[in-house]
Amino acid sequence: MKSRRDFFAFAGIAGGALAASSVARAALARLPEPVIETSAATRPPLQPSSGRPYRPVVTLNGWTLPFRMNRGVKEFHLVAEPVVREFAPGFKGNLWGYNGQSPGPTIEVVEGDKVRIFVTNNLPEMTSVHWHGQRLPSGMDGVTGLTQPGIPPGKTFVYEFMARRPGTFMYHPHTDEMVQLAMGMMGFWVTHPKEKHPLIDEVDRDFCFLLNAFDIDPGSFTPKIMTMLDFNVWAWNSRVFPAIDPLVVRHMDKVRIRIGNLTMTNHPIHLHGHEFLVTGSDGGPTPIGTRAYEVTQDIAVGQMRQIEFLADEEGDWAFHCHKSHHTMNAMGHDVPTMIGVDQSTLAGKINKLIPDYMAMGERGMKEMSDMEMPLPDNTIPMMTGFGPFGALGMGGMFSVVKVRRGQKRNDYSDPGWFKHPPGSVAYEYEGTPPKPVRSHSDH
Ligand SMILES: [Cu+2]
Repeated sequence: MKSRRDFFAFAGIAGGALAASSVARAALARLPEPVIETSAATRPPLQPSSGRPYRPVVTLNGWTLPFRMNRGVKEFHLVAEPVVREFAPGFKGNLWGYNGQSPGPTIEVVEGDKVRIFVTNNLPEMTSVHWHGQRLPSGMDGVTGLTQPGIPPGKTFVYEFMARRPGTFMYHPHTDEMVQLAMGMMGFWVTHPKEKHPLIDEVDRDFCFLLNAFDIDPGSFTPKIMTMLDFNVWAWNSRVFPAIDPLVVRHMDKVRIRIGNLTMTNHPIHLHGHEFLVTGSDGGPTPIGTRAYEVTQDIAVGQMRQIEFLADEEGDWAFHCHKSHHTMNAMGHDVPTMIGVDQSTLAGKINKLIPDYMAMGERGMKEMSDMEMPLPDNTIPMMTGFGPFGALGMGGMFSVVKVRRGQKRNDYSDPGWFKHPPGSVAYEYEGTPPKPVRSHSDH
């Protein structure tokens, strides 16, 4: 993370845009220095520097935007700009985001805080920021054409409101949103309760991330913005497994995970090994009487959900979208089903025409996760990720919740793979299987 000390110099070169901005001269003098993030690593939680204390969230493969206190107002500076996001090592995307990354930084405040957010637009077209789920004056709602003029390129607008409701929110443009969301403009927002809240429990770990999807052809860098449903990069916070960090927790920690969906379809998010309660949404904390234990929670488009569980089972627990295509990486969709087709002689014949041809899919497609296939530059294998027992055969919207006894409080470092106690791993039966008994042997 670094401060953009050369920001004003840059803005000057870019046509003195700020000098002519809509921000009054006095306000401009108070503009907080924008902070940018240059890496896609998960940053440690940002402890509040002033104001009321809270337990900060951990943004998966993301970070929290520092604020500045100015006469009782928390001030943030968001810069909308083109960014290069690393989806995984070897695979980058030319996206639009905020302060060096897509998604933008998480904004964290406390219920009752007065906030002032400066939004500088360094995109080639106008933008705005809508504060999804917030109670605020209509004119601060960020809908271009309805509640404000768009922020023109090079200009800075100021949003001011009080964070009235505690909960799980997000921000995104309401300007040319088909393009700007497809390009990755979104960020998380968490408002912590100002005091002990009857519906909001204190937790030991509080994670958050956004679900997102892109259509980036293998070998290219820029998302196809016209795609409506046929996406090929299914991501959490614009990372794809195995490049999504694990969610590391200490055994017996109370864990909260907040998830928001800004894709074009729903995602049933599934946790192994534990049951969770859905304790809130972007509508606020859910009433206790409506809470039921689940292991999968569907999150529809434009929805947010927060789930909570006691991490009382040690192990490496898969955590993923249950739509199987969403645990795959970049691929074309026009692959024929070849299960049961003997391709042994076919490959030889086709090889005479196409030297690199590779027969695949005859016994299912799992074998592809073990194959070293030639890939175009800037993409990742369709199925990747290796565990202690070999290829995982999953990518995309997948991670691992690692529950460990030895983990220290507030330590998020990766403990490595789980060491299963002897005799607790599925094992091979070595006898001779008996002949099947047919229930209708006379038919
Ligand atoms: Cu999904």
